[in-house]
Parts: sequence; C-alpha cells; structure tokens
Amino acid sequence: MSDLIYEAKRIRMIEELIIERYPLDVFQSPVHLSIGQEAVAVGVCSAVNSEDLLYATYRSHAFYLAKGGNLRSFFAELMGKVTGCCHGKGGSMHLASKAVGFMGTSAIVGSTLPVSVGAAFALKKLNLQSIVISVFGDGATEQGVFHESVNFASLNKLPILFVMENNQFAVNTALEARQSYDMEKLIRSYGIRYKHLGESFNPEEVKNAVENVVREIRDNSNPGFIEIDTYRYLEHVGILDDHKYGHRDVNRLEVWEKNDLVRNFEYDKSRLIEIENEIIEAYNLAMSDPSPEESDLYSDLK
Ligand SMILES: Cc1ncc(C[n+]2csc(CCOP(=O)(O)OP(=O)(O)O)c2C)c(N)n1
Repeated sequence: MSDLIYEAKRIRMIEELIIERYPLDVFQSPVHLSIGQEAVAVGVCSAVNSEDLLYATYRSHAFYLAKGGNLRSFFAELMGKVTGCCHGKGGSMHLASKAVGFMGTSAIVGSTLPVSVGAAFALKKLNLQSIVISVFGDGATEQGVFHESVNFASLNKLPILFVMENNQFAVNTALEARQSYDMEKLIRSYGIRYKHLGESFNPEEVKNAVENVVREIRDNSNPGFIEIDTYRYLEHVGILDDHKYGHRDVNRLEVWEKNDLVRNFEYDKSRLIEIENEIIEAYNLAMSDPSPEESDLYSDLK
C-alpha cells in the first residue's frame, strides 16, 4: 500500500479535528464535510499533475488538501483569518489556491462547471499541455448548466476531465427520487468517453482508473467523464450524524464503514503521530494568526 492511504487518513484526521473544535466557535464558516469520501479526492489528485487545474464544490476540503493546498492557510481560511488561502473572505465553501492548481470552489451547485469548461477552452486556445479537472456531485447533474457545459466541452474537444462524485444524495433526497436519466447513456450521447467506478474505498484504485481516462484526454484532446460512487458519513452540512432522522439507511453506513480502508488500514503508529503533530501545529498557527482589518474589506475584489 502506497502513501496514498496515509494522505486519505491525514485528510480524515483534519476533518475530525474540525468536528472536535467546531463547538468552540473558532470557525467562521459552515462546513460540508466529506468524511467517507476521501479516496475519491486522493485518487483523483494523485492521477494528475500540479499544473493541471482543478475546480470543485463547497464540499472540497479533501480536494484542496489532496491537490497540495497549504494546511495552515486552510484552517486560517475557515477561521476568517488574513493568512487564509482567500484572506479569510471565502470560508470553507470558497477555497482556492492557484499556486497548486486548485482554482476555486463555489456554494452554488453546478456553478464551477461552466467556469472549468472556460478554463479548458483557454488552455486549448493557448496550446498549453495542462488539463482541467471539474469535480461536482450527483445533484449538480440536474442543473441545466451541467448539460450546456458537457455539450460545449464535447463540441470543442476540450482537455477536461469531469469527475462526478456520486454520494447518492443531494442534501436529504436520494438519487432515485431525483433523476430519470441514465448517466452513462446521457454522457455517451454527448460523444464523451464515460467510465463508472463502483464504490471506491481505495485511493490507489481510484488513481489507476483516473489515470487511464486522463491519458486519453491528453492524447486526444477530448473530454473524459468518470463517475465514482462514494458515501458521505455525516449530515449534508455540519458535524453531526443524520442517520437517525430516517432519510438515509443506516445499513448503508454500516456496510460502508465495514469496507472503509481509511478506517480499517493498519497504520504505522509513528507515522500517524507525525501527521497528528503537523495538523495540530498548523491549527495552532492559524489560531494565532490575525483577523483582517476593516481596511481589508474592499481589497481582493477583482
Ligand atoms: C443552484 C443551487 N441550487 C440549490 C442549492 C442548495 N443546495 C446546496 S447543496 C445541494 C445538493 C447538491 O448535491 P450534490 O451536487 O450531489 O453534492 P453533495 O452535496 O452531495 O456533495 C443543494 C440542492 C444551491 N446551493 N445552489
């Protein structure tokens, strides 16, 4: 097993620290956690280069971290501190770190899709070798702009990988109650190569599958689409378990936890302690960082 499982575990430990400290009111931001889904972000990000440009959603702590985003700036952003990756003005739902190709996230479902397609269009026009990775949830495919975006990407043969992170739910509504279309047929009807990766617990497996699609995109300058099944352990937004409310089947959680590699892997204890120390140090540094001044209010507006 490679380092990827440690990267996934690191991300889970970071979100677990958020859960632990959230009641202290240190974070100036709602949080959409992705505990349970880490293999997707780690697998996808390890299959692309740092020059490749990734766009994602409000549920993107894992993608920011897996793409190499700075940890202190991450905590600082959630705390509204001036050292945050967006100077404390974006919060958890609007992370960005252009230095590592993490281009941006948004609270509006589906809204980074057309932006990411525009970036892929620019890369092609400028004859650059990088590709774009556009990450979104199953719910985003119900937005009109999703269809406009994949259509435009296909017509223009853009170097873009669409990653559908399918956790089966949009807030509290299950996929079966929301969608009448067959995703594979739909995407193939746009002339886009489609791959469905079933429930994915292992970042290594995700990496291998994504690498194959990425190779095709680079060789042929054609879009690719990968759907990856996963499961979110906690409520849509916040730090609590919502299975007791009845809209999600607790058996599903139990099966997922049983197979959860991040949970069940036998880690080297000393490596985990190193990771824990790194996380605590970054958190403490962010805590001691200053908040923005009133005079910062109108900076960063363009
Ligand atoms: C345009 C728009 N419509 C509705 C919402 C409210 N909303 C926030 S998250 C969400 C569900 C999205 O589900 P999905 O795309 O599957 O992502 P997930 O939260 O599961 O990661 C909805 C409907 C919104 N933020 N933006």
